[in-house]
Amino acid sequence: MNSQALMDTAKALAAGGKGILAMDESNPTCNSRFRKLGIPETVEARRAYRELLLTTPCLGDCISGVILFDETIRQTRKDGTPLGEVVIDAAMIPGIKVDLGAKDLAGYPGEKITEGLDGLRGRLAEYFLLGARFAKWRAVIKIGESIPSRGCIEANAQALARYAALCQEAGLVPIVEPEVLMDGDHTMGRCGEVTEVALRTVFAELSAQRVMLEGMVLKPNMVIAGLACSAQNPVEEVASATMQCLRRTVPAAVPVIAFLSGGQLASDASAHLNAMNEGYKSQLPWALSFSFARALQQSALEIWRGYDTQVFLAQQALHHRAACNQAARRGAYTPEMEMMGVRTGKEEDQ
Ligand code: 5MM
Repeated sequence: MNSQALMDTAKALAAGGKGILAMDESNPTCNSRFRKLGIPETVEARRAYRELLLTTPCLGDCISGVILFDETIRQTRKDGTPLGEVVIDAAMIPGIKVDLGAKDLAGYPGEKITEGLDGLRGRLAEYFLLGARFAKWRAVIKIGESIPSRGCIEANAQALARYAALCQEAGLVPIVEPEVLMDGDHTMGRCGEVTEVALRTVFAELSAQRVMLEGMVLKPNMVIAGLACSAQNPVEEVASATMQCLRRTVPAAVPVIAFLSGGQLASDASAHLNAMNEGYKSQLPWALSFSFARALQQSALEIWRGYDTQVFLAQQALHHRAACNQAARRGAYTPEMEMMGVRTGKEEDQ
């Protein structure tokens, strides 16, 4: 294991106030998003959409790394350039989703276990040769009347830790993503309790599997009320609850926490990230960044809708969201940026 290379990659993913673009939707997820907008659910449409995202002018000014899906890392731009190379040419780091999805957990009705450990060592070696330098595995934890169970949290934490150890052995930085879902009517307090237990369990398992914390990225949910909860909390309360939870559970050796957006409105995700950086950055051991999928892509997808004539506007929308979140990393995001477009602030970045 080349520890220095892993630490360098993890640091590079957080450098320049940039964040990670998650565009690793599996085919069923990507197709269902296309279906809602009347976009053909084809290999070519998925390729064209991923090309649109990756060729967005100046995306590398705000985005450090890109999480690809297996199909995408094997595809090419229209001119034949492999999409992994397009990522590198744009000064971004290619990453790859390596889990095989969340499946029903036997014996635990309503709960999921993420699969994909069998044969993972071989797949990681191939992804490294294809240019990937980091990977992602997502565990899904649902809040309900009597869930999550201890059994579900432990099984997922152990799988995350075994995946992370295999990644580091293969020279890939693992993004460890234990997602407590926003589905449901639970309160922010309940989300905080569950997230705290999940993160404690994940870090205990990471330690048991000898994962080097300096060479990983944590991708957690924010601590926030369920989408169907009638009491939604103000931005500052979400920031404060999320910080309390992470400070209690995440070791200082972890270099970067890159949040998922989880179904929040794009502007809410930016506002929450901004409030955390504005209020707490100077007191924290880790960088607070983003690894959003929907909160970066959704506006671009809605503008594109499969039309070549819309590519330029869709790319502008993606760049705008990336720049808003880059500003949020500095605590410099304001709601007015949603109306006016934003400067990248590159000249002020560290
Ligand atoms: C939680 O999902 C991840 C972050 O996305 P959001 O910012 O939209 O919450 C995302 O990377 C996710 O893991 C991928 O979209 C893959 O999802 P599927 O369900 O297709 O494996």
